[in-house]
Amino acid sequence: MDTSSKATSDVTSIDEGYRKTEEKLEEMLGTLNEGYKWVVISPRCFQYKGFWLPEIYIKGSMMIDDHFKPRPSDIIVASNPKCGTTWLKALTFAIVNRNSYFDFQNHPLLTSNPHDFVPFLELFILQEAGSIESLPSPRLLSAHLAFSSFPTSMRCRFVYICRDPKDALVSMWYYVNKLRPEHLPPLSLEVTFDLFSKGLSLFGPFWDHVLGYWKASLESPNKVLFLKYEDMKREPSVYVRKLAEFLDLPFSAEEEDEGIVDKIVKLCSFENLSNLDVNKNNVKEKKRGFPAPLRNSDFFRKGLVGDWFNHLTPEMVKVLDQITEEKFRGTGLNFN
Ligand code: PAP
Repeated sequence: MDTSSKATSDVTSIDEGYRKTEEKLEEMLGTLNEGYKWVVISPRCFQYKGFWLPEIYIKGSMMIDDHFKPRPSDIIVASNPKCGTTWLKALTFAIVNRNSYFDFQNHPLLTSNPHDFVPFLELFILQEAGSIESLPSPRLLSAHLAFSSFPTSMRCRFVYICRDPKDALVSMWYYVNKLRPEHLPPLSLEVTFDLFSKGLSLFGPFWDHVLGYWKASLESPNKVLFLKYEDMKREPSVYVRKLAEFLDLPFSAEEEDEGIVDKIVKLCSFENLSNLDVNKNNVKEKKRGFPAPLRNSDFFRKGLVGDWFNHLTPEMVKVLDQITEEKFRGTGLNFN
């Protein structure tokens, strides 16, 4: 058989499959609860499989269900938004590719944003039929989708990062306001807090998202690695080693002697990445499939633990801590 006609027919059948999924989406959207105006990031937000998703991510999630062929070697960097995704993408990329990019003076992370190397699966799958299939293994992908949103047959590894919801909320508030169209007034912290605490956040309820990955990490520790932003800030090298071990790529004695762990920690640190020209880029671009135009600088703000203290009222803190207490009670998880 002529291989070019086989390739064309493969793409045609993928396109056909994608069209069917799109038709299904159109039918289904009318049946879902439409959500609040976080949505300035994305015109419409719906509750899908228990979580609030911009329409484009629902489409991505359905495409994953219908068309994604997971490989056991796939690595998925997963998170609630604003919990350290950019950082974990950088660390994972640096660890996995350390044999190809061992020159830390000329590392690709010095000239590109970490999101360029670890695309969001939900968005990437929408871009070009078949392009995910052509990626070499191990594929480094990412997701904001909840663990339960993935097909149960999904055989791959997840590295999940979570963060104190109070810091995630403050970070999200700044981020949403950066992305808000100019004709709209800024979104107040009060409204953002109110929605967030009711579970109406992007990919929220925040706590259910965290618990889904937490429970999965307890049930399948070889499949899901659960990390906390706060722990990683405190002892980054400990968690870089943990991450490498989880990925079956532990550091050799020789690498330890060469100080590779510290080099990776330094390369991916907030101080280093946020001060690079590429990440100070202030040009708003619609790229990587993101629903709104973004600047690389939008992914970096303060990179601190506990900045909530400078923003939230004692009442807000009480409400959020109480929800966390109640939701996490008996699970072994906390942010103390
Ligand atoms: P995303 O979900 O849109 O990808 P994500 O990277 O998860 O965003 O979160 C951004 C937060 O991580 C920001 O936190 P802040 O608003 O409290 O400052 C950002 O500053 C922080 N961040 C980005 N890169 C790093 C890094 N290398 N180390 C630590 N924190 C980082």
